[in-house]
Amino acid sequence: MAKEIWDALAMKRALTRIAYEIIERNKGTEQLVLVGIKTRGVYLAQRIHDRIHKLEGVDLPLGQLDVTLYRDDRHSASFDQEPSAHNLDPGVDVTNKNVVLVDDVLFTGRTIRSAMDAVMDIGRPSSIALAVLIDRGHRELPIRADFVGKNIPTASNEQVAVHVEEIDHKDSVELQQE
Ligand code: 3GP
Ligand code: 5GP
Ligand code: MG
Repeated sequence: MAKEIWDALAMKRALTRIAYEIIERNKGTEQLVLVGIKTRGVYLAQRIHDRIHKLEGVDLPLGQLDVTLYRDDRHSASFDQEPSAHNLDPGVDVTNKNVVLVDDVLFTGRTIRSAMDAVMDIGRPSSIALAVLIDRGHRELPIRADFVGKNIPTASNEQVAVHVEEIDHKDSVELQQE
């Protein structure tokens, strides 16, 4: 059973609001760097990037991060592999930058913890902030988002399906019961 929480228009509005909030909180775009967390966070970061470009006329550095191998709860399939060279797009300098991590869903916080580790291994940012489309609760670490599209309190047997046009051929957010 799936319940639609957001259609394409609502998702678009939330991303526009987040883009405005990032600029406002940062007092402009100085030293800003956007880093999308694979997979869907990358497309959301790209959209925030494009909105900021439209609003401010600046082309912010945009990186993508694959944190699968940094997670503390990786499963057997990837367990033998050591974390590879940090998978942040080459050429993205994070030292003395205000890095904004972008992900689709914030749940336990473990993905974000690994993303912060990965970023700090590459350089020393002035700050790291977090933007997520959906915060579904159930945190297991002291991590919170600075920019939130929507808080959706979930039961543990529920999943939030985030669809993006680029992969899923539609933009929507649904709450699904397992
Ligand atoms: P996404 O990041 O592209 O959205 O984590 C891999 C994929 O599995 C994610 O893809 C996410 O959509 C989906 N997923 C759904 N529920 C969970 C969950 O509880 N934990 C994790 N790690 N991934 C989930
Ligand atoms: P965390 O590490 O905070 O537990 O989970 C965050 C990551 O897991 C996100 O990158 C997200 O892709 C995925 N995730 C966790 N729960 C959900 C969910 O309900 N729906 C979706 N789409 N992704 C989830
Ligand atoms: Mg994700």
